[in-house]
Amino acid sequence: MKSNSINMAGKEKMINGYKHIHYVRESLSAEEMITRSENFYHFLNSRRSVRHFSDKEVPQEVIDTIIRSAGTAPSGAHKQPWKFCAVSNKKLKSRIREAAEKEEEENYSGRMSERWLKDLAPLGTDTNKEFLEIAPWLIVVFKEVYEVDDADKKQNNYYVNESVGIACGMLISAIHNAGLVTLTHTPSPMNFLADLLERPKNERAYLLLPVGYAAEDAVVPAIERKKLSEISQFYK
Ligand code: IYR
Repeated sequence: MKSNSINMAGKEKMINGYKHIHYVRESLSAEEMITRSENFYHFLNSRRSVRHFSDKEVPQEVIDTIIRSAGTAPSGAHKQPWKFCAVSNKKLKSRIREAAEKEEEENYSGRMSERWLKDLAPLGTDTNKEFLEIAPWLIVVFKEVYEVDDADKKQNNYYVNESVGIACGMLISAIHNAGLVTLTHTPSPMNFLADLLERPKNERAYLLLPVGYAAEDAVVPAIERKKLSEISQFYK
């Protein structure tokens, strides 16, 4: 078949010699779009970064599905340059906590500027990362900076940070949807994660997310999100 030929009977089409299938999306009335977009906003707006976790177990099936959701993210050239490592092993969680706290002690006692420490004060963070042991799961997200081609040559992936960042946003939303909480933890530097989890050379740690139920006495900072007028500019 010639490339770019259309076969509407089967709703399939070839582009550059590659098969494309018909995409159907239900279209909504303006009223329904308004209601649904408002509901989704209220749902996302009820999410908070939580630092106080319960140790109550979360079934692996939930984690599997949350990771599947993150894996639906768009990515540069559809390379899907991510790996989600889910850790429930207690010894491994303790080792991760120990290594993260070691880095944070240096961060808080010199590596971070005065301004940075002042900016963090309202969030109540410190070097204690007990959530890394208490939360039943840690999802450590790695980015795949390159792939190895058939000739054993390293080939860089495309827009890796953007792709993995989007996938993490979707992961966080999926966690929230499951009634669980998380926190975007970025111990810095975080090379220790690739070592502890024995990741291959093409992977770099990107983000660490403890996942679980919020502790019954969990608190979050009384801070506000920017208003629509502060985060947007319309050109009509
Ligand atoms: N990584 C440190 C410090 C920290 C930095 C930022 I930017 C935050 O938004 C929160 C914390 C820590 O995890 O405590």
